[in-house]
Amino acid sequence: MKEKILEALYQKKGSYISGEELAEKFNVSRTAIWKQINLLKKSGHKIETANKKGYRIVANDEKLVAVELIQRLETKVIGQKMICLDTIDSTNNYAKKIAKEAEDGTVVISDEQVGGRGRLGRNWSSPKGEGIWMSIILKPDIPPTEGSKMTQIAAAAVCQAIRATTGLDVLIKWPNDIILNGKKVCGILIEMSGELNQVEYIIVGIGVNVNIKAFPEEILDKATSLYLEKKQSLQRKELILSILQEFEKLFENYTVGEGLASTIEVCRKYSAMIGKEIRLIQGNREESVLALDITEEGILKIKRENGEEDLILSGEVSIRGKNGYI
Ligand code: BTX
Repeated sequence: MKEKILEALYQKKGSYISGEELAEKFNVSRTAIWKQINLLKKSGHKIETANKKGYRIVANDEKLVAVELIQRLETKVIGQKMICLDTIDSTNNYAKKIAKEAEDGTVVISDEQVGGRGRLGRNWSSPKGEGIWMSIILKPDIPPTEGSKMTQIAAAAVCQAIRATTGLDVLIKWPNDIILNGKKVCGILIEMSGELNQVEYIIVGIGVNVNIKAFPEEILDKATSLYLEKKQSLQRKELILSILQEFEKLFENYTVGEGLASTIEVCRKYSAMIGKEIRLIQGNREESVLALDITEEGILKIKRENGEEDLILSGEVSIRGKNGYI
């Protein structure tokens, strides 16, 4: 019932709704409503109470609320079902647990992750209230071999959304990072379940460092946040909406229309690597190569020192800049 009351308050868009109206609507006593309102306040919602007028929701930039985000979201599928959590080990883990029953496009967001994951079992630092830690559940009708393309779609969507909402010149470090002034500001983790010919579900995990003010020692040299570069706090809500809207556009183009063309256009335009010398790291082998292009299929084309050209699949290698992270 708490969630239903919250929804009713948000539907009023900041106007008052009386305890009596709420009690009638949900067929409970006014005291029961009052109790639920107190619980909502305890969990961080700002609700004003006025004599004879009732209750109204007060705008709260910090608290991520599914009903509010959905009201403002301009998408058809992506995020139309949304779950906002206070804390969780990893939104990708949570998404995996609910994926079978969840509707296509369901989004899971958490204010904090205590076991945030990167690729290959690495950690992803996800402090409370300072980032966007979210996962999108997709159920597309595609074979698993197409899965890695979701990384490119997500990277292009996040890159465009950050540019549009902050004006910051973020770039894409193929295949799964968004970087700002040479440091990582966002990471993407795609996980998949399916059979040989058919995907059951794909989880698109996106972590954006929004208002992080300080990073742990071990990632200081390679991590940054929008706050640290812009020198001002930013609203997570605007950016979440923009990422989901951009993602839906590019994903729809991919599934119903032109394939990856519009995604690859963005990945090329904002590539941090094309035309640069980079280091390819595979296990303990490391080699210096020239990044030539990203193909129509989202694969990295490189030129080795001996002049040979080659295609690199994501997941095979780590990439670093010649003299640093990128
Ligand atoms: P990755 O394997 O490319 O990057 C992980 C590496 O990045 C870590 O080993 C560490 O060096 C560094 N790192 C850790 N935390 C941060 C951070 N906050 N900012 C910058 N660098 C960091 C990247 O994997 C994929 C990350 C996906 C995160 C999302 S959040 C929502 C979803 N849930 C979940 O558990 N993961 C995804």
